[in-house]
Amino acid sequence: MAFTLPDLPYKYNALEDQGMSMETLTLHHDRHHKAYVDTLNKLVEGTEWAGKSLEEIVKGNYQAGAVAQNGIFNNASQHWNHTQFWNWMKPRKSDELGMVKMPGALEDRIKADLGSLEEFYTAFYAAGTGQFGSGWCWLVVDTDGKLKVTKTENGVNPLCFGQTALLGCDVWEHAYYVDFQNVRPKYLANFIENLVDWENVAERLAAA
Ligand code: MN3
Repeated sequence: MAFTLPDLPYKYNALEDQGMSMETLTLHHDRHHKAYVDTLNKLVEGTEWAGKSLEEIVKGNYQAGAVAQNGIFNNASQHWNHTQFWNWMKPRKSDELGMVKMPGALEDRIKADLGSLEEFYTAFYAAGTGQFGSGWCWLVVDTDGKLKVTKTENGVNPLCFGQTALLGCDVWEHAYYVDFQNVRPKYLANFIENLVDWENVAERLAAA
């Protein structure tokens, strides 16, 4: 079975009031994400990876230090990353913008493992702004069961390290160039403040 591009879980203009334009979502989903899916399907055809699950392909092809040269890994991981990313954002009403209260169980775990909400936001922001070049920043459940904030290069994701991804933010320039020019810090601050679906993050924690 070939991989398919999932539809966005909302309309292309649904996040306009929250700092992510229809132009960005259209380019990001219809061009970038679609290219990862199409290229992945071409690359796995006739190989041992044909018919394997996306998770198996990501984990099976990850090799520290050598990911830049591995087309199957990069396209598979980016397909997985973007499929999650669309669901980590949620449309809000225009009078509900700004920081919102996250579900209690999630807040409690963040405070227990990372100190405070403020420390978590600061660490996530620092991971995203501090990632040199393209990549992602993450909130994960690490292999020791504790929450951790991480950053990764290119398409590398928490699956590679046996971690569970609770939240991730795409810090490739294609994610923010239209709306924030080259100012990644503004994009990240806006992502945390106005775009994240904390219910989705809490559900992933409950299932982890
Ligand atoms: Mn992207």
